[in-house]
Amino acid sequence: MPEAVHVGSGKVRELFALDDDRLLLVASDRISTFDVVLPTEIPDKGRVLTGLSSFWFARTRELCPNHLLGLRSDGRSTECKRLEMLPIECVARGYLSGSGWKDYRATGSTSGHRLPEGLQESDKLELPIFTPSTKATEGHDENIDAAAAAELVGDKRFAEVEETALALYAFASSYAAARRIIIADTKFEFGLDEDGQLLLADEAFTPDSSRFWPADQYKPGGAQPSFDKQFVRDYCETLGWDKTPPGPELPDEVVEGTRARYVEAFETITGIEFDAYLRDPEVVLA
Ligand code: Q0T
Repeated sequence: MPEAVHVGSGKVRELFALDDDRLLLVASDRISTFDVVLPTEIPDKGRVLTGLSSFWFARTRELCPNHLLGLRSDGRSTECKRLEMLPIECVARGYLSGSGWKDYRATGSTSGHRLPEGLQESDKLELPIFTPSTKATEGHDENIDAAAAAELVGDKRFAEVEETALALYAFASSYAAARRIIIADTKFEFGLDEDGQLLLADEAFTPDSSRFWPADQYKPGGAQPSFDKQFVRDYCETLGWDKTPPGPELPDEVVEGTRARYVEAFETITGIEFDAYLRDPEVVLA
């Protein structure tokens, strides 16, 4: 019997079944920009994201239990509890960016939250909001209001995921703010265990599931530089690439600069040297 059977792929991660109860989630070094996976990898990106996610899982257990069972010695693979996933993406936003900003500009609302008039792109919201979306099998997730989300998961479960997502965001955004990183928004996926308990699954507070902005450069009124991907975006913008596949290869200096930004995000947030993580990934669980 093979150790693991491939059961799913994301843009940059692979999912394998270990047995009936456990999955193996493997983060590659692939990077996407403008929704296109590039042909060039960023060395150790998958380890940085796995380490960050595991760090947050270990520190948010009391707010919400999660699917993490163990971290493998390669630093990019985690064993996870197999869950029944909820059919919505759970997004918490403290700032007006991305699809939230697009919705607001078009309608004055996002996911049914009526927002004050006159907000600018990247403005901080008075209070963080929960903006669920559909899980699109292709193309973009579509933001839905509370009633539509409750239709998919039930009223009681909706109230629980909203409260939990906002509590997780409040914890992590305040932690990151103390380290001069703004977590503008973040996407969660939740699932249910065999007892119907809500668990946090997928990845938690990584740069791929969240917008990380350097606080010292924060300037509302336009898009903010991305903590991790800005070199890649800037380079792509110099090419006149139309942002449809295939994406461009990245030159060595863009790869190196981007790797350094991922490692910096890891070290700034965790307070742990990335080399220590490479020697023993479990340092992030302490
Ligand atoms: C999942 C059961 O496809 C996905 O990721 C690509 C690598 C998203 N996804 C997650 C699951 C999980 C998790 N995480 C879990 N703990 N149990 N399913 C399925 N798809």
